[in-house]
Amino acid sequence: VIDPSPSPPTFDFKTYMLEKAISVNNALDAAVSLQDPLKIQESMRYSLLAGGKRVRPMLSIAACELFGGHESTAIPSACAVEMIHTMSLMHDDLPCMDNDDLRRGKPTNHKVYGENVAVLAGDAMLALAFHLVATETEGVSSDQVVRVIVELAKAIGAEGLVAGQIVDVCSEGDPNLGLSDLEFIHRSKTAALLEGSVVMGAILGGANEEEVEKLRKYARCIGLLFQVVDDILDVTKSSEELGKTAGKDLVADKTTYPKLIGIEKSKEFADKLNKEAIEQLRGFDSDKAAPLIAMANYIAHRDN
Ligand code: GRG
Repeated sequence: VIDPSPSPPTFDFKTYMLEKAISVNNALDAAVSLQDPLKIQESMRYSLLAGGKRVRPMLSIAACELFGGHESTAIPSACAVEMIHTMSLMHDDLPCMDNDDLRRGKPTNHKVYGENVAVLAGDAMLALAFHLVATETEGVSSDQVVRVIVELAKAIGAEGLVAGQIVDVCSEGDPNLGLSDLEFIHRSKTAALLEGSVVMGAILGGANEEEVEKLRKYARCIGLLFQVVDDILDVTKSSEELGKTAGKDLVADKTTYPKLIGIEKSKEFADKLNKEAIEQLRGFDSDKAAPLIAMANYIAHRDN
């Protein structure tokens, strides 16, 4: 039987997240300086420095540190995954995709800078992410850097983020969307970049192949867990806030885990994924694994 929260009681997850977020925010601030052409740089900085939990950068850093690597080695990769996450949100918010007006509590990028600028700022951020990893990663071999770049490219392209987004967009409102389709969307749209973030950190920390695969499995579990919990919160939050009937109406058009397998089975699935994720970290130094264990528990038990 796996203890559901075996992270050492002395480990302070909140402080750890805060410290890593500060390091990442400083590095992001330095990476996108205010220079000509100002319009594009301003638009990039607007979304990049608009908050966000910095889950992906933290995962890269924690995975690197698990194998004895330094935070500074993982910082360019940590910034890169956050840049790509941010540009994917900017593009997702565009009128041709989700058409959203608000993101992270602020008007979306295209609402402030216009659609043309938001597209180009996202494109620039995608390019900058790879540039940063290739030119700023220090303290590891160039072979490791190449492997990190391959991992990142794989996570976001037509077999990763883009795959999830296109299937999601094309299946909107499809009443026949099944469990395997839903899982494909979540694995590609959400889990792929989380997986990339963790594996990139592990490679930079010096993990061997077997260790990389363990961490990959951990990341896949927390990636899917993230979405299953999101789906559960969708139901519980909307029924809490609006009363049971209105809540149901709100989520009626979206295919979710609770809709396909019910709320109880969804919770059981989430629990299974949480345990499976933590199981992958058995055998590692427990102090060094604590942030990753705490992250899995945080994703499983968050309430918003
Ligand atoms: C990457 C080349 C390239 C294109 C992008 C538009 C698109 C293709 C993909 C959209 C993917 C998308 C919107 C995924 C959702 C990911 C997700 C779980 C977002 C919420 O993440 P949090 O909770 O957000 O970490 P914060 O705001 O805290 O960063």
